[in-house]
Amino acid sequence: MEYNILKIEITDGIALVTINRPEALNALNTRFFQEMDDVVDTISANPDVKVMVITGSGKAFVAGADIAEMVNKNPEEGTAFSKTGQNTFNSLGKMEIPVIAAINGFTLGGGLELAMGCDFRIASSKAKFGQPEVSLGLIPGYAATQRLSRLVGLGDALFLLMTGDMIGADDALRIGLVQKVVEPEELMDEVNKIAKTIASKGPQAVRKVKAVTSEGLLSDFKAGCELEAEQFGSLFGSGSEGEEGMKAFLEKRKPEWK
Ligand code: CO8
Repeated sequence: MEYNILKIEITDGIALVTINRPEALNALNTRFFQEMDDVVDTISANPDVKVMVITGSGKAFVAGADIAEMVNKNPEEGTAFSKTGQNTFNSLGKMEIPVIAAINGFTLGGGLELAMGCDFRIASSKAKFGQPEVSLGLIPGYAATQRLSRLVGLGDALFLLMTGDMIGADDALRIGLVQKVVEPEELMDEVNKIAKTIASKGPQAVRKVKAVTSEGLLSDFKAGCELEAEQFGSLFGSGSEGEEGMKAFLEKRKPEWK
């Protein structure tokens, strides 16, 4: 597929996906979702890619769903547009590899929902976050009502969802919405460093951490522990990744992952 909005660069096993529609602050339209679905399929099929990073060009990560595209929708079309976005953002969680949001600026509405669909978030100190849907007489449609409270707790989630207020990067860090804040000019270097660290670890182990942790959130504690034990065991045995990692430690050498 030819991309008009997304730009993909793959370097040393790290796929950088840049949302490149700065004239509309990277607002999410139908074309974006088509391209993002294609990126998820393409990157998932590329065994060389170990980590995916999503960022925005210009002064926004993403300033929300495209209001100009949404304004004339009827209820059925609104629901369909919501489900399209939910499916795309859910598919980031279903990717086996980690997906990091490198948050460079405004991250509002559907933009924050995209960031929350990533596995974790690193932000520029200039970034601003919010769920301003109520200001438009709307509620979020790409799962913020579900993800935000799971990430930051009910009180902070309802505060953001009910006031529509924007918060800065330090407040986002304080409530656990982002994991790290750095100076704007350091953002991509820092995210690259983190991505490289992850890419240097046991690839199967990293994928299983993502799968078991995510699955655990959707199941009860006991079922989650069962799954963990099963997947823990799957990393043992002759020729396994765990065997190589543990032997390398004992032999004081770097592991050689397959
Ligand atoms: N949609 C469409 N265009 C946008 C959007 C958007 N979300 N945000 C900004 N733009 C456009 C502006 O209209 C403007 O275009 P133009 O130059 O043609 O007038 C251009 O981007 C630059 O924006 P501004 O001039 O407004 O830039 P400022 O720096 O003055 O302000 C703000 C930046 C504060 C980010 C401001 O642009 C703003 O408030 N944007 C809207 C933020 C918002 O309300 N986002 C939530 C949208 S709703 C949503 O995301 C719901 C998701 C769930 C959908 C479910 C499907 C049904």
